[in-house]
Amino acid sequence: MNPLVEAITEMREDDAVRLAQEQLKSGTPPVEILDHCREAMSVIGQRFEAGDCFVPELILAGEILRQISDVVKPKLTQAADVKKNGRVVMGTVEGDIHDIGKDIVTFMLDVNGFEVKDLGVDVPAAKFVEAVKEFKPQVVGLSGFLTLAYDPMKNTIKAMRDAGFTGKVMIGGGQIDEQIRQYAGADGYGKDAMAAVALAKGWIGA
Ligand code: B12
Repeated sequence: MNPLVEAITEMREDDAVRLAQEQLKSGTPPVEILDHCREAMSVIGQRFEAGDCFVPELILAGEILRQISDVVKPKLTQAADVKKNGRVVMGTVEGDIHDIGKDIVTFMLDVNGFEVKDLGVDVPAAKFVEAVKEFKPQVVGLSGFLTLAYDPMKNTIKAMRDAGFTGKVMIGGGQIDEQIRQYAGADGYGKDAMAAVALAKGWIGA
């Protein structure tokens, strides 16, 4: 197991952040470090599911990941082109407060040339409707990590369509897959932040 994955899964907060810093310094690509984080989170998620760890551990793991993202993000920015060539509204749907994955997507879109309005977490459909009217994005990205997020995604997409939004909608997050994309009526599903960037680029032609 990669030492960073091991440090995160063993909840060694300081070690994990230090290892991420060291890996970056020794030339590990930032995206690879984020991949290690995802691997660790999936191990922790499985333990949670099996009853081997509990919500406080999830909170701590979330905190460790946030600190590592803060270390990695400046490196991603340096590598990217800053020209803005499209607008995207992002948010985690109503009832769901997971934001680590959404923040990574927001960040990757940003550094890949999109102007992103991030509405935060637990965002009601009405707030998305308001945002598409004001910000006029070409793409809306809905994030959700809970099974309970499927219906809010579907309702949000319907509300935006009813309000006349004709742009594209992409969805993603832990439990989301192609089947949920069809259920929710979204135009695209992305398994990670790079997939979100590829979808937006494909649609906007950026
Ligand atoms: C950390 C965590 C938390 C933290 C969240 C902290 C935070 N600030 O986000 C806290 C402790 C708050 C939390 C709370 C809960 N959690 Co939680 N949590 C997790 C955990 C361990 C990791 C999630 C994460 O951040 N992963 C890291 C990111 C980087 O993951 P990622 O998937 O690779 O992200 C990529 C993609 O998802 C994609 N993506 C994300 N959004 C979007 C959007 C678009 C448009 C696109 C294209 C792509 C995309 O791009 C991301 C970056 O590459 C998961 C387990 C897991 N395996 O996911 C459980 C998990 C999601 N949680 C779960 C549960 C049950 C809960 C609670 C209900 C627990 C409780 N009893 O209170 C609450 C729910 C609170 C709420 N109302 O939302 C379950 C959900 C099960 C289900 N089927 O619904 C999981 C799966 C754990 C499990 N195995 O049981 N949790």
